[in-house]
Amino acid sequence: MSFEAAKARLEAAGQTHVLQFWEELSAEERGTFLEEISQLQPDELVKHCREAAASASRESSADGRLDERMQPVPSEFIGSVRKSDRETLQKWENEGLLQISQDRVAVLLLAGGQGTRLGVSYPKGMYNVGLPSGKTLYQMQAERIQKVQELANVRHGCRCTVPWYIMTSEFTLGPTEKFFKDNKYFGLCPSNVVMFEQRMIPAVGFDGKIILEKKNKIAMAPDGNGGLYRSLVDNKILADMEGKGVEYLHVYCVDNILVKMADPVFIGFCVNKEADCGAKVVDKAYPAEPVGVVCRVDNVYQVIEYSEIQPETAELRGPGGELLFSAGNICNHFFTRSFLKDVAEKFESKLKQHVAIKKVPFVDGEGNLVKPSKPNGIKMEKFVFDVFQFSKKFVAFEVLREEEFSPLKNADGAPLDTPTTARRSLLAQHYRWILAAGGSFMDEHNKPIAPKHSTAQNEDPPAICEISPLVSYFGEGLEKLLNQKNLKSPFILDENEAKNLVQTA
Ligand code: UD2
Repeated sequence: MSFEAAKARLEAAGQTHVLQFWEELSAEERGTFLEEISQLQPDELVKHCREAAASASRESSADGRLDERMQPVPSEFIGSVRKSDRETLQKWENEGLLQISQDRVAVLLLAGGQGTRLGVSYPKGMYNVGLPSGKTLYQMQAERIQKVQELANVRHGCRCTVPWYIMTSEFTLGPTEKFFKDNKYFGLCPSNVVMFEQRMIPAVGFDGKIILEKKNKIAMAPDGNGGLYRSLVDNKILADMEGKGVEYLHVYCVDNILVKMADPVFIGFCVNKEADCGAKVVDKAYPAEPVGVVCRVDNVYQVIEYSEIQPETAELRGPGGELLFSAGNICNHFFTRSFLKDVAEKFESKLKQHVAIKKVPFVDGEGNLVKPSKPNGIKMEKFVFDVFQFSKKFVAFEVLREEEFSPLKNADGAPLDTPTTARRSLLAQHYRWILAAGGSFMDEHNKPIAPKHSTAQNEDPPAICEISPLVSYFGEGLEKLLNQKNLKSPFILDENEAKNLVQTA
């Protein structure tokens, strides 16, 4: 793009201040800047800046009105692991594994976020929470994909593939690609790992003007995890899915250490109910827990995000003292490919823009970098769950928190959702699995460790054990390896150890 074209585009949008330092820029800086400006769509730019400023001013009043129209989802409309018998769960699992075995299921990771709360400069999936194996979130996810493929293969005598689609952003694409290459895709076939990039949009001041973070750089941010629907089209991902025969997607967020990739039970439940769209929920732990709530607004399913619900509404309780809005969204969604196609083609432009008021570093009129002490900018985001309203058949599926949800959001030191709490959740789960399989533990002096069937969130399990997802996906297959075995803590059950156990059995 030429300077003249860039200037004309910015003039039309009332944003010429973006070029105020042009004369001071080197040839190279000018080149990268023009490249950035060329990516701003002219019509959208005008609309975006106008809407950002307008929505920031009316934000709080609108939320109040929405709360008045919220209704909880009646519990009989929520499928539930806790309330279902073994036979029913088995039926859903069988259905899920059947679909997986026929190459009809893929997973899609939302990994374009910046992980600001965790405070690391690299993508969250590369984080190592300090497990004995040193595995990162990405490695565990990759291994769970391998294992679920294997479970379907063994059950149905096939060689199936669960493709892994990974939505990244300008911040996360490069390092994520490098990390996967350096780690040989954790044993997955690279052609089944498809990375693509979501769009970035400018941060805007309260006056509707684009914020400059450098003399030659606009402050840009990813367009929210609801940017998924545009990026599926931008990057021809829906066509790729169709080419691979994928009909069902499990969409999830990067930071839940317990995520069950392509969970056969969830997939089977949704397929069985002929749903086009579904969400896993857990019982909210406390009113201000930072999870959205699945509810109905004017009889239409919706998630009201934790940042947008009024505290009084979040605190409301039913007759038994339980939270009225208790269906906590854990960012694990089910979509049919045809629903995603409908959303992309017909509904994407109708998705709500959510407003986040943030402190956005900027350059002042003299070109000095300023780190503001109070919020000065507006970031607009779309949310992945805002498409639920377009579903013809939406289902919610309640899962057990201790088995499926322990997100990594904050750095250690915070009370919740830290590397320590994530590590503990996983180790406690594996400890429970080993007890259930008939194993027991001894300490380094060969003294028995008394079993403990539940541990608090703020304590380590009495014995440390970690099970590779390559050995067991959800605790299955452990009994034949570990029944009546007395194991020394810390114990790592990887593939080699599993072979040893088979040989010594
Ligand atoms: C998300 C859910 C919230 C709750 C919670 C549970 C949304 C909008 N909110 O809140 O309701 O379920 O998770 O842990 O889903 N991401 C992108 N692109 C972006 C922004 C985010 O891909 O532009 C990804 C991000 O990398 C992560 C996921 O979306 O994997 C969720 O983002 P987050 O961690 O910022 O969401 P959070 O915890 O506010």
